[in-house]
Amino acid sequence: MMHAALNDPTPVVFITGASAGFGAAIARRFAGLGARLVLAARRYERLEALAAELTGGGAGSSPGGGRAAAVHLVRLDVRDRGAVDRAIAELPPELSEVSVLVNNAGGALGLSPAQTADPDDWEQMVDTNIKGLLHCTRALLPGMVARDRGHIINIGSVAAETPYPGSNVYGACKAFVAQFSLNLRADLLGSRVRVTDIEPGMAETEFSLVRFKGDQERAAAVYQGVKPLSAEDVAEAVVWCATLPEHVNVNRLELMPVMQAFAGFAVKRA
Ligand code: NDP
Ligand code: 8X3
Repeated sequence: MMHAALNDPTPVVFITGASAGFGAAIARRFAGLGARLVLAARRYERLEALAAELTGGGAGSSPGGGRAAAVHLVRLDVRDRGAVDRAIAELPPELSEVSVLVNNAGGALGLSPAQTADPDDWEQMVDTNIKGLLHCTRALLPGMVARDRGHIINIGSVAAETPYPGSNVYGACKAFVAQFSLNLRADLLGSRVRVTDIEPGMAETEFSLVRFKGDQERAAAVYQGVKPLSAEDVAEAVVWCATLPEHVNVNRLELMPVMQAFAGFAVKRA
């Protein structure tokens, strides 16, 4: 029904970080199109609530009106390569041929300048935003290439392209995601596997609550007086890229709220 591009009426969509924010919205959007879903995150009870909603057991309804054709949940920390490999090896047979991988799990920790930032935060950001994405990609890519069909959709950030104070390692992780996405395209030339890097700007999710380690007031202040992107806006962009005709590859898609732009060069004068 949905996926002329992938020649599959019920594609299998594997979404990391599906327990909140963009990941949950992306799951709802694909469910509305009747996809089969593999939803991964550490907070399993959140995945269970989402699955109940998407299969008709809960109160919510999926945008598009449909229901997921199947939902499989994985309690997964993407930083753990062995766990990622096991989760993928143990997918139920009917969900083992993944058509779309959405590498969404990630986030920022802290906003301190490099000279005072917590090295543990740096390590966790590298492990999640870079290494987690690599683990999932490397585990699912061979099957996509063998079937000559698939789409890797990476969630990057405007922080990959635009530096700002306190973005140091987070922005650098997302710059890795941008370049890795392009390099994948180079490796995959000759196959029909697509790769897209989606780069959202300010979006209201749990992102700032996580960045500021549970400080609700500081997180809320980020969005005060602004209409930020919503998780649904980003999900819309993901689904658009995934449902284009199969000869079309969106390499990179940057989106921002209208109320966000660029500050130009900062100059410290004596
Ligand atoms: P949320 O904090 O709302 O969601 C983050 C998701 O990532 C959660 O589902 C969380 O699940 C999951 N996650 C985090 N660490 C791990 C891990 N080690 N293993 C598995 N899952 C993990 O933030 P967003 O939805 O906003 O963020 C999603 C992506 O979008 C991130 O990559 C972020 O960097 C990026 N982004 C966000 C923007 C924004 O302004 N909101 C803008 C641009 C990009 P759990 O904790 O249950 O494991
Ligand atoms: C999240 C957007 O601007 O906070 O990637 O870095 S920003």
